[in-house]
Amino acid sequence: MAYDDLRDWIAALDRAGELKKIRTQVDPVLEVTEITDRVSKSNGPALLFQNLKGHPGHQLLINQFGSARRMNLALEVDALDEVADRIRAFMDVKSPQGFLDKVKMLPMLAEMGKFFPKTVSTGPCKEVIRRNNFSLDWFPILQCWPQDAGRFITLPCVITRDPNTGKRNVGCYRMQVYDGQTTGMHWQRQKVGAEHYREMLRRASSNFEGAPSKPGVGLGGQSAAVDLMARSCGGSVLADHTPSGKMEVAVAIGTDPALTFSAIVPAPPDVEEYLIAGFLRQKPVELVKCETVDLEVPASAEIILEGHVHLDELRTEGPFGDHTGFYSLEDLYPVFHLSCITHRKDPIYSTTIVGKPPMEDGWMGKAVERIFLPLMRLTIPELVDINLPIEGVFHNLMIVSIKKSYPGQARKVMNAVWSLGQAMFTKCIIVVDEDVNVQDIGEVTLKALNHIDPERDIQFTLGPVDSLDHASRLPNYGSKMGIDATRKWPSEGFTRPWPDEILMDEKTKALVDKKWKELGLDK
Ligand SMILES: Cc1cc2nc3c(=O)[nH]c(=O)nc-3n(C[C@H](O)[C@H](O)[C@H](O)COP(=O)(O)O)c2cc1C
Ligand SMILES: [Mn+2]
Repeated sequence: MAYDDLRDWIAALDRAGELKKIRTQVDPVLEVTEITDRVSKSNGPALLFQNLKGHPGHQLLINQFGSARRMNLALEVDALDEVADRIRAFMDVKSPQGFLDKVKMLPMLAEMGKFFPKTVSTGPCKEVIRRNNFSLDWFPILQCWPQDAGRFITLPCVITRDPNTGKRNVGCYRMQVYDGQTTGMHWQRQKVGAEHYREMLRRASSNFEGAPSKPGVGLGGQSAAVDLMARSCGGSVLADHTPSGKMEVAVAIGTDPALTFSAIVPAPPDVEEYLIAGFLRQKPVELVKCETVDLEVPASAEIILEGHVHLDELRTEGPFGDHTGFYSLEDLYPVFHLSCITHRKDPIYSTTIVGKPPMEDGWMGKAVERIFLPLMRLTIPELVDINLPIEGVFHNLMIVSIKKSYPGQARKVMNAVWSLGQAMFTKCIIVVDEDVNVQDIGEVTLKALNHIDPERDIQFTLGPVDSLDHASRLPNYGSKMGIDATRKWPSEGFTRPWPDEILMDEKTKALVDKKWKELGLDK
């Protein structure tokens, strides 16, 4: 049964022995991080802090997804492959050949009905409505690391609307608290929230004197608005003539785990995360209308922030101790102005920390890896398995095994990965043959490095890189590397003989199996 809300999920964690309640007083400034970091490194439980310095009566949940077991619990499966299997079953749908086939499809169609979000008239997130006199200072928002620019909301579900299609997006983008009513909005330029923002800018610029007659055509930089667009989320100077206007944004904090997880999933831009969450929890997400903006938010959330991002304003955001294990440096990002806060009577503040892996986000990333494999196979059918090692912090290293059938296929796969949504950020791809277990780093190291002639087998390319990359030649733009560690074929110009892998024959193995006990070699 789907978790109704964060509380239901906390109760489930508790029942499963996966939650530790902490009654000792702890400071949300740095101290929560140090405790959670130690717990993360020892594969410990989710933590519910119940006595936060400066925030009497408040509770803070952290590390809810911080182990393979909790990730499975969050998605209510025994193994993440079950989710992948459900996705595969949906993709396997063939056109019905006759009446009987159509009848057979009915249960699946009925099941699909369970996924769509449902708008309800009210919900627990409206227990307290604060249109005036509200302040973010009320919540136990963390300062995570010593050199962080301040306090950051680290696990928000940021909800925006596509001005063209009306579809809603939910993305997890951190928010630096500037004051009680203002935060940063760290949607990186390649993310869907940033695209909605750019589209609003394009529209504002089309109403602007001197703007190009066809708004938003390219980012050539003729108009000031286009210039700002190009610079937004990472530029350096504001243009002279900036378009005015505001974009509505709502933020949910403390939702059921399927929804929180769907906010980090790299879904295609046109798929609403509300639908993804419905698919994952097999029950519709219930939504309520906001008080001051035209957006719908999860009815059972702990806290909702409503407000606007102004189109003519960027502000310094960061530094922030990031999931690369280094600080992401300060940069310019849009600003979120709150117009209303609604929340439960005694809201539980849900958050996370990022830093050197392994951390909670690593487990979320591993879940994405498993769930997306069948979807990646739609465009890369030769894909056998993938591994994004946690220390590769997701964008730095992807190891893929393929069923190779034609010359040059490893390089085709690299290019396919680099063109696939957020996989565009992958700095280094290692492609191996299907006999290599990509989950075994020892085996990958042995086989991949044996199989390469580096100068011949490394492919460099240029393109967008993750905003968090601190080594690239420019912010957001740099090089990537693919290593073709597959066995080379004569048709690829390799004419030397290729040695066999050393493997004992079955007969000898069976013989030794029989004698093994007698040999007395087991301790
Ligand atoms: C804990 C955590 C924090 C994140 N913070 C940010 C962030 O500040 N900015 C950002 O662009 N992406 C951030 N991400 C990644 C996005 O949530 C992820 O790319 C997501 O797919 C974006 O959704 P979208 O495709 O709808 O834009 C974060 C992910 C996690 C797990
Ligand atoms: Mn999205």
